[in-house]
Amino acid sequence: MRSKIAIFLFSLSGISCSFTQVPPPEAIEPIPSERQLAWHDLEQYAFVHFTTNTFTEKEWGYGDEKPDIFNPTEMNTDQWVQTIKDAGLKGIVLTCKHHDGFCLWPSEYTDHSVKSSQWKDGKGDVVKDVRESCTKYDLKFGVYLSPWDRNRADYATPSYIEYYRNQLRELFGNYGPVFEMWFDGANGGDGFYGGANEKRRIGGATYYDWPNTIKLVREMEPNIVFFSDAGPDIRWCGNEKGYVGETNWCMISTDTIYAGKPRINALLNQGSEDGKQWIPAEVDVSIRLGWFYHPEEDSLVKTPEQLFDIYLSSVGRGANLILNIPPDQRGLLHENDVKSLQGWKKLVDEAFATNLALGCKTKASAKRGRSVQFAASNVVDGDKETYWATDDDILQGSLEFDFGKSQLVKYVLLQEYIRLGQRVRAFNVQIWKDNSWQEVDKATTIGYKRIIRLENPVETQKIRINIEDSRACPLISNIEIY
Ligand code: FUL
Repeated sequence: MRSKIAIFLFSLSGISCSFTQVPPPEAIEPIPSERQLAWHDLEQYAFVHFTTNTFTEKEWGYGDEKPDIFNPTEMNTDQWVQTIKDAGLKGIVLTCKHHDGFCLWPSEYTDHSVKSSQWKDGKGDVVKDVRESCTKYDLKFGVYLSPWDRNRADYATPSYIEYYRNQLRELFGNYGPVFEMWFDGANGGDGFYGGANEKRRIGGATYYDWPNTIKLVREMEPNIVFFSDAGPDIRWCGNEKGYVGETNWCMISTDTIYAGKPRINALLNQGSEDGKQWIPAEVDVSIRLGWFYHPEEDSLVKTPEQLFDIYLSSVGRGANLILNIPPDQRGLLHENDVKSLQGWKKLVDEAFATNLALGCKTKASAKRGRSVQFAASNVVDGDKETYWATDDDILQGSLEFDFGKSQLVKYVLLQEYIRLGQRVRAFNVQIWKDNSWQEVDKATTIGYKRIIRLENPVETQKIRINIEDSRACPLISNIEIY
């Protein structure tokens, strides 16, 4: 508040001067944790689905697959990781075990794993190989361990929970550090279950005793983020098509999310402005139709243009993107997938090559406490810890950018200072044309990041961003214009 303004005096090279230190705005709850902030910064990473399904052409193995069918002939996790890194992705989440129960590492708690396969005469360890390649190429490593297990005879009884936790102890004890753990929502149904070949149901809300499982993992890996439909750290975006809502709040109230709730997927897709917890969305989508590799989909790999659209409707709307790229039966990422990823990276690099806003002339309608500390120039200084802010009671405001000469503009990228909460409800973009301001686009939320693609790229010397409505005084930390 202005009333808390403190005056500081100092002397520099013999010159006395005074300036006003204006207190920063108070946070508007909920706010992200440090581990969530670190996760936001990653923006995009890969999903890798690989198991016996890769050799049986299935998406969901029944659980009775013979382990010796798992036999990649040219296995090379360096090729995966190098390709993924070159595409600009920051990590890999590996299906260490999918619903079929086959383990990609030689778990001491089951024989249903790589140790019973032909691959490397049972001496191989895919999890170890991926972990080592991630270390070599400096990529984050994440774990998917399906809670549903169609192979285990004891699935749906208490002893299976101990089995699942023992496997978590193995994975986190031997293959860390792990940045993200993925719990998927598919739980219970028909399966092999050690030969029972029946349908099994579990009490979804209680069977897994998630609070204690999460506690166990956090003790081993304090900075990990957990993904599931409803968090606790990251939520599902409500579809597997590659987009989060045009309006996307990082907040949601966990007590409003439950299986079977009407329009639950729409809620997950948009979050809620009055949500009580900070649980941002992650967009999971495959580069192919399925999550696992199937040769008949070789010609159906998403094009670079499709991947670019997905990038804009996920990262460009403040969510993180987890893009699945499944290895083939050789144990390699297929040439068509590699080509698409390279093309996508090229499109991203070309689109965001020259930031016209960097260091350009900026002007704001008002700044907090009239202090340079919260000036418009903070949004173009490349420092994410500085931001433009207004006084507490000002919920609207404009930022103007003058390039000095006419430039072709296609994209506007905005970021809020989310450390103090997500605020902006509505904003628009105007260009200076024929001696007046003309609106070229409008949108709702900003959050961690928002990228506006102008439908018709425009030539202009000046751009203005108008924040039209905000939950509290707007805090903008970064604006880039391309
Ligand atoms: C879902 C699973 O059922 C799919 O097979 C896939 O793993 C996807 C990412 O999550 O819950």
